[in-house]
Parts: sequence; C-alpha cells; structure tokens
Amino acid sequence: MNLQAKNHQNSTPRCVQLRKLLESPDLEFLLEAHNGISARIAEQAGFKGIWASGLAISAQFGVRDSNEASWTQVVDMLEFMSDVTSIPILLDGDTGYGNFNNMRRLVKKLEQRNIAGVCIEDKVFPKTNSFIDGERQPLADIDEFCGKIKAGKDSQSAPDFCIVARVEALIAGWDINEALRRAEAYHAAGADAILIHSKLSRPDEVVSFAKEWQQRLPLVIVPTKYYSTPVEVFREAGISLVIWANHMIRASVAAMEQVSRHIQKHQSLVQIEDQIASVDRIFELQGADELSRAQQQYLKRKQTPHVIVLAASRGHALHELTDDRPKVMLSIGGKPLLRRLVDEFKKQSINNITVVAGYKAEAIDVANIKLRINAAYDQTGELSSLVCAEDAFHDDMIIMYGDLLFRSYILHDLLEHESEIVAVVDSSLNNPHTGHTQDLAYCSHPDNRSIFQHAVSLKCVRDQPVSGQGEASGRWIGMVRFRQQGRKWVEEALRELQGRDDFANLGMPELLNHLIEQGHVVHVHYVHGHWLDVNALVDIGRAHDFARGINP
Ligand code: SPV
Ligand code: MG
Repeated sequence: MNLQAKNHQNSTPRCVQLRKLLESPDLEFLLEAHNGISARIAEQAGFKGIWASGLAISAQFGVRDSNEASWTQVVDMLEFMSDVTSIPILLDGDTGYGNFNNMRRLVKKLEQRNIAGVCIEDKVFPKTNSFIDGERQPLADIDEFCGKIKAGKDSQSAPDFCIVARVEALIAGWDINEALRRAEAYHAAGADAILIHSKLSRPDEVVSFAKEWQQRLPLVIVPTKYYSTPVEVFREAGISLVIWANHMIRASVAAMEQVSRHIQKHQSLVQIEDQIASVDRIFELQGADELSRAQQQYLKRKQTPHVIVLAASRGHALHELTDDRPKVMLSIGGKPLLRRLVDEFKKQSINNITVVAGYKAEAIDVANIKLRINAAYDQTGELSSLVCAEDAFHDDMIIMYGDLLFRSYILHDLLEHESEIVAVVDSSLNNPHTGHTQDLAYCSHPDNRSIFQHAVSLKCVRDQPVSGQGEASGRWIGMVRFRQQGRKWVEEALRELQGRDDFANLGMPELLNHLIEQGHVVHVHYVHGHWLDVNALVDIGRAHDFARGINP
C-alpha cells in the first residue's frame, strides 16, 4: 500500500468520517495509538478511528502526561500517524496547550496534518493525568474555556473538523450538576461533542450523566477505570463513542518488559523468536513493498549480471586440505576463496550470486549467495552442475569457476563488453603461475598488434595442444559472460548436449565448443595474467601471495 494519503482506500475526508462516528446511531469505538506503527496496527485491526492519547504519546517519549512533551513534538508524531493511516485521528489535546490563541494555532496545524478533530479538557495548563490526584487539579474557568472552544471553531477551515469538550468535573470531585452545567456551556460555545470522564470503577456516573444529558450533543466516554462494564450498558445509555484510551501502549510495554527480561536473563533469542513479530511483519507495517515497487519505477539502477559459480568439486589434488570442506572454502589469506569471489562481485555491484555446490555443501558458509546442489557431484562434470542452476539463468549472466582469484579490473572490464558471449582468455601462456595446460584457447587472432580494430573470437578450447590449429593464443580462465541471445543459446546447447551419452562427463569447454560449432560467435576478452586458480597444493602458496597483492 502506498503510504501517502492520496492513495488511501477511504476517500471521505477524515473529519467527515469522525463526525459520522460521533453522530451515528450506533455505538462506535476509537483505539489509542501513539506513533505511526501503532496507528497502522489499529487501522489494520479494523478500528474506524484513532485516539491520539496524551498519556500514551507522552509515555512512548518516556515523559510524564503533564505537558512535558511540547505541543509541536506531539504534532510531529501526529504527522507520522496521519501519513500511514486513512482513518480519522482525534487528538487528545489536553488543555489546548495554552489560551484561546494557542488553541487557534493548534487547530490550524492539526488541519494541515489531516487530523480530524481535537478534544480539549477543562483543566489548567500544565495539566496532569486525570488519574493522578484528580481532585487536586483545578478546573478551568468556564468562560475562559468556552472562549477557547469558540476560538477553535472559528479558526477551523474544514466545516467538519470536530472539537470535543471534555468535562473533568467528576474527576475533580464535583457533582453531576456541575458536570452538566459545564457541558451545557460548552455546547452553547459550539463544541461538537462532550466527553464525560469518570474515575469510578463502575459506570454509574457516566450513565447518570447520559440520562440527564438527553443526547443534546454526542457523548464520548473513556472506560479505563470501569473497563469491566459490558458495552451494551453504554449502548443503552445512548453513548456515541467509546475510547479504549491506553491499551496499545500498555500492551507494548508488557511485551517489551517480558522480552527484554527474557533476553537479559537467558542471553538467547531462541525461546522468544516465535513469540514476537517477525522482521518481515515490521517491513510490511512500514510499507516496504510499496518502496520496492516505487524503486522499480523511479530509481533505475545500473543493471548488473547475475553470476553462477561452479563449486561442486572437492579438489582432490588438495588432499587432506579438503577432507572437511570443498575447495572453495579453503582459506586464502584468512578468507575462504568463495568469500573472496563474492567480495569481487560486490565491488562491481553484482548481488545476484548463485553457487552450485556438491562435495561438503554444508560447509559452505558465505552470506549473500543462493545455493544450488549437484547431489551427483562425484559422478558428473561442470555441465551437470550448471543444469542445477538453470532456474538462476538470466538474460545477462556470468558463469565462472569457484576456485578463481583475479584482480578486480578483469571482472570490471568484462562488464564493459557488449557482445552476446564473451570469454576471458589469458594470453600469458608462459606465466609460470598459471602454467597448467588445460583449457587452452585457440583464438582468431593472438593478443598482439594484429588485433587492433579486430574483434577476436574463440575457435575452440582444448585440454591438449591441437595439431593443425597453430599455437594456442592463451588459456580460458574459467569466466564467461552471456547476454541477450546468449542465454537462449546456452539453454539450447545444454538441451542438445544432454542428449549425448557422455553428458555427465562434460565440462564448460564442451559447452563453449558446442556453441561455436553451432555458429555462435564467442568473443574473446584478453587479459595478461593477474589471476590464478587453485587446483593443486602448489597453488596454495601462490594464492596467499596473490591475496597479499603479490602478482602472479
Ligand atoms: C489519555 O489517554 O491521555 C486520556 C484519557 O486523557 S485518560 O488517561 O483516561 O485520562
Ligand atoms: Mg490525556
């Protein structure tokens, strides 16, 4: 859901909604909320309106309900509450935070924030909560309070903005006649409803008041102390609106106390994880989905390829080093090979990384990757592993071996290529550090001046020198990018190769060769050293040096 008010489902102005609640013949309810998230929860629970409680807003700030939070701090909080809801919010405006003039400015600021109404109580600024020494709190002068109501009504711009006048006479120890006298005066001054407050544990006072009052204006009550009264009693008494005034703050305090004590005592999250809201639920309440959709619409990110890393093999030639982990989890310079690879991807803003594991897959402990498993890793080759990651294929994807170490520019430069298929070939065949003979690359042009203004293409990749092909131009380093049509061609090639009896033995070179045989151009991106792969024990020392910045 879009959090902006314009997209809210209910398009009726909120002050009109609040007026309807006050004037409806049914008994209606408001629930307390004290910040954005509690307001959202109240709306999602089905409430038609919110009581922005002074007690609860003060409490969530950690201060007393005695005007210790400034009125602008309260209004700032209301803005958050209003932004994430579509139901009306009635502010508990205490005494109006000053005299008639403060009231005028308050009403103006509330309307600017789409608050539907304000309730002011006939006490003296700074007030304190009605349930703390209620009798000792002086009541406002009636005329002064009526002037405040009039000033508020005169300054509202929406005709349906509601001003509720709260009568504190019963709280302060006066009798029902004083309460009625005041309510009548406030009615005459233009109040839209009367809130009659009582601190008794039974509803007697408010029911007697309602009887005398005869519905001259809608009546609002706050049954915090007489909470056990069935709502039918209020309905029969002709009450309009019941406010459940502090139950969200009390519920959250109880939950926070329980959880914080538990974590402190047990130093563990195991028992409580299932009892508290999931992080996803928090994201949902924050409207994270809407932001993702908006980002797609407005924030065009540079597209980066998805990467598939083939990492299923044990690395037999590394002997006991791979007894308990696959080759890609070998620590090089204090960091597993695979972690180093992921770091390289991150540097290029590549976040979609799928790793096909096999041998000791459970030992792969690297964040930010998706794992696919080739369960038959010991009887199959690289193409079987690749098939395990087909669900991760993408219109722009890089496939690479998991045992590579390379300088960052190699991947960076590969990302600059526009061609549909590009293989990275190291032309430094005589590099003693990468002197293995496998994956020899035969290319259309060697890596010298002859390639000036020529696109170089791959002719084939072989494990052994091939007669009749001339000199190999380099070695394919185990990194290839497919874009656009390239992905489709890979999928087709895999289908065709799967028809072969020896598919289980096939590796990436066979895929490249097949693509070339099918007439697809595999472009070559030459590099000159600055990478290595870890195949044998002898490679480990080189890899440590490489990680320390000593070039192979
Ligand atoms: C509030 O919620 O802040 C109220 C209601 O004013 S009560 O605390 O019951 O007085
Ligand atoms: Mg209050």
